[in-house]
This record gives sequence, C-alpha cells and structure tokens, in this order.
Amino acid sequence: MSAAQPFFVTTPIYYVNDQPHLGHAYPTVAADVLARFMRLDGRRVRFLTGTDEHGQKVARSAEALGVTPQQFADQVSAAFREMDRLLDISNDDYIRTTEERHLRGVQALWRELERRGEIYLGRFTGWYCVRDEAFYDESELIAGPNGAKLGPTGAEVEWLEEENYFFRLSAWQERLLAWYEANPEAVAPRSRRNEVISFVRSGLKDLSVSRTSFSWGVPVPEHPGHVVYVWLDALINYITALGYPDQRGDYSTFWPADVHVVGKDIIRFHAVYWPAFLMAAGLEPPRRIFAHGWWTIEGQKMSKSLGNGIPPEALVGRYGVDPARYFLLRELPFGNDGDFSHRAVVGRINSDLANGIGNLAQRVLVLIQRNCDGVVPAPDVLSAADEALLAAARGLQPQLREHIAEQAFHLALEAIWRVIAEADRHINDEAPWELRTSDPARMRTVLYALAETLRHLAILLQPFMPGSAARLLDQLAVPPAARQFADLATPLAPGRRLPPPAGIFPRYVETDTAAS
Ligand code: ME8
Repeated sequence: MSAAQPFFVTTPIYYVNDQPHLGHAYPTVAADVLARFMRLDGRRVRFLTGTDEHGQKVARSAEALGVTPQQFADQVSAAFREMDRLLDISNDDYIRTTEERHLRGVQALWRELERRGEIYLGRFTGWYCVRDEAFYDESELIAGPNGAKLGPTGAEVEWLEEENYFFRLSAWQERLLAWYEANPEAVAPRSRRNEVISFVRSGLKDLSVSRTSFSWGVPVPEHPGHVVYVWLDALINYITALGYPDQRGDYSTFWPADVHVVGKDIIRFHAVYWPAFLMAAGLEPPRRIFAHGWWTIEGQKMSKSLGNGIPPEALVGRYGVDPARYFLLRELPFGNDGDFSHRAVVGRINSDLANGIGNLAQRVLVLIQRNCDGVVPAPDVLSAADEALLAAARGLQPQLREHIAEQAFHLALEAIWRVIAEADRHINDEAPWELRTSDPARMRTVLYALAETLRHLAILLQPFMPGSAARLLDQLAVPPAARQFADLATPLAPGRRLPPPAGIFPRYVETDTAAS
C-alpha cells in the first residue's frame, strides 16, 4: 500500500490584541472543513492554527491594560484555543509565536537570509501603521478627516525614522512574476491573483524587516537592539511548526503547504512577501494561498470601536455549533464579502437544515421504524428512479473533491442539497407509506434506496457538521470505523437494527426579543 499523500492546511495566526470573533471563526472553520475532508479522503493531514503575539500593536494593548505583553498574550491566546474547542476545530497543532520552537526557527531563517546576502542594514524613513503592522508608501495613503493621513485601510499612520535591516524584495520582482505565471492556482481567487500580480508589476521596494524603537519581538541574532519585523516573524510560523530549521521529519513531509487560508486583507503578506522570503532562503513557496472575503454584521463593519464583533460563544450558544459552521460556509462563495444577519442565519437553519436534511432524515428513519420493524430493509429489484437517486448520491464525492480542491465550499454544499431535493422528490413520488399494504416489497426497496442515499449524505456532511453528521450515522447504525469516504462504496447492510429515530436538526424558534 502506498503511503497516504500528505496535506498541510493553515489558518492565519491571530493577533492577540483582539478577542476572538466571528471574523476569526471564519477562516478557522473553513480550514477545519478542508482538514476533515482530506482526512476522510484518506490523506495524511496536518492542520495548523495559532496566535501572533509579537509587535507594537500587541505591546501597546498590553501596556494600556497594565500587564506584560506575555501575560496579555497568554490570556488572549487561551481565548482563541477556547474558540477552537467551541467550534469543534480539529487542528493537529497550535503555534504561538512566543514559543521557543518558533523563536529558534525565526532566528535560523534570519541567519540564512543574511548569509545569502538578502538582508542589509539601512535607514527607514516613511509611514508605518501600527494597527495593520504595515509600512505604507506615500502614494498609498488616503486623506482622513481634518486632512490627517491614513493608511489604505483607513487606519492611522505614524512617521518613522529608524535604523532598520532591509530585505532585498526588489530583487525578487521578476522571480515572483515568473512564479505566479508558472503556478496559476497558487493565488486564489482570480481577482486576488490579478491584484497581487499588478502590485508586483508596479514595482517592489526593499522591505524593512527589523525594528529598533521597541523590544517586544524576536531579537535579531547578533544585532542587539533590533527585533524582527512582526510579519516576517509571523509568517515563519508555518514552517517552525513543522520543525524548521530541521528540514527532515515533518518539514520534509508537509512542506510546501497545500493551502494557506487567509483573509483578503493579508493577501499581500502571504502572496508577495512570504514566497519571496522563502525563495530567498532557498526554500519552496507554498502551493496555494486562498483569500476569503470580509463579513459585515447586520450591514455594519465589524470593529472593536463599534463592539459588534460576535464572540464565538454567542454564535454557538444561540445557533449551535453545526448550524453556525454551516451558515458561514453556505451563505457566501468563499472569497466574496457578505453580511451576517440573524435573519439570514435563521432562514438557513429552518429551510436548509430543519426542512431540508433534517426533515428528509426524520421521514426516512420514522418510516423504517414503523414499517420495517426498525431494521434496514432488504431491497428487491431497484426501479429506474431508485437507481437514478442512488447514482446522484454516488456521484457526489467526485464533485465534492473538485469543489473542495478549489475551496468552493458553497458549491460543495449546493451539490449535497441537490441530492437532498432529489431524495425528497423520490419519497413524495413513491409514497412508501401507501405501499405498505399494496406492495410491501416495493416499499422496502424504496426505503432502502432512501436510507442508502442518507448514508452518503451523512458521510459527506461530516467535514461541515461533524457532530450532527455523526448522530445521523449513529441513527443509520453505521459504525464509526465505516465512515471514511472509501466506505461510501460499501452499501448499507440490510437487516441491521436501527436505534429509535430522534430529530437532529431542530427548527430555530425565537426565544427572546433580541432578534432583529
Ligand atoms: O492579520 N471578516 O491577524 P488578525 C472576515 N496576525 N474575516 C475576518 C474579519 C471579518 N470581519 N475580521 C478578521 C493578522 N478576519 C495577522 C496574521 S498570519 C501569518 C498573521 C480574519 O487577528 C481574516 O482572515 O488581525 C484575517 O486575515 C484574520 O482574521 C486574521 O486577523
């Protein structure tokens, strides 16, 4: 047997200056679905998430609270771990940039860049934005109220004059363009790829990669007073978590990453700087970077000052973990911006979950319970309509593979829901409850085809709604060892006793007046 093909997926590592909210839950849930899908598909998966703990922004937030940056980071990093637990996230590792394994790797990569002549000492004069932890060119700035200068994201900028180390980014312009050209799938979606290419074509300047005006960072080796620029520090997490500088072991198995899931706000760092740093150090760039879009809340930008970021516990407490996960990935094409509204979530829960998969499962399971003594019925000869339904169910997995390879979660879910609709039609057309006396063999065949369809649906829903899909598989008496995608090919065994049916996807009923 050949060894399972590795798959490495990452989320951004989150700044600890903010409490986790829906915007952070989003890439984490998406990456979790990719990881779970690939595990079920027989791949050897490494799924990494974590927290970004250095830099001026974090140092200032800690100072404002009167705690040390490390104490502050410990607290908030724990809140992100709790978010992962609440959202049923199956990460294999959790990296914090203040860990020793990370520090060592950052310094090793720095030394390698320096050894290769990719870093030189210079003087930075220009604009820096602490909120974005980014350097901006004068030409990128926009005018704020009272003529103040703001970064392109609308955040305040500060004038900076410091002795800094610089990375020779300008030397990598042509090689980056050649890399995008040779790897058309490396930056997605297409609109982001175009944006990145035109940014690089417009000319790259060398990038300041150390800071001297504060100390909360990884010390630059052999150059006291300098700390590594927080973005260089942060990006390296993707390889320090694999054991870099040791290039054997996990690094050799899992690098290059299969997908870095990131927000569109940080595409430049991941699709320009990161591949340039790696190539400059003689390492391979990632295989793919996918930038998702931006959520607003009830039509408003999510922001600390508006205090409207929905914390994970509110999300899960109100809707349940699986409905929340489902909504996030079904509502928008991954890559697009969209609005999170209570009404939209309730609409999805009631129409897609309760009336869709929930209703179908309940109808089939109750019919089997009542009419087949609660055991999976043995089919007689399948009709053309039964065969058509089963063919649709069997055709799902290859379709899902294609959609998931492109991070098109909404298309994967749409495909699953088309089969749910077909199964609903089948049950209505065949009216198995009427066949009980007129043609019991036909009734058993119809119910078998429906139960087998349900098994396909439940197995394929596992990455999206792991808890609910597991309960559905329990109700179909599918043992935990038979829930991999490879098991789709082995049909449900007739004669197996099913537990009493119990609803899995309840309707959302308003219980308070907080709803909009
Ligand atoms: O940028 N809608 O961390 P971060 C959608 N530490 N996604 C959102 C969102 C929203 N309203 N708000 C936040 C950083 N996000 C760096 C990353 S990686 C080496 C370092 C998501 O905590 C979005 O994916 O500010 C964004 O990229 C991510 O949260 C991280 O935000």
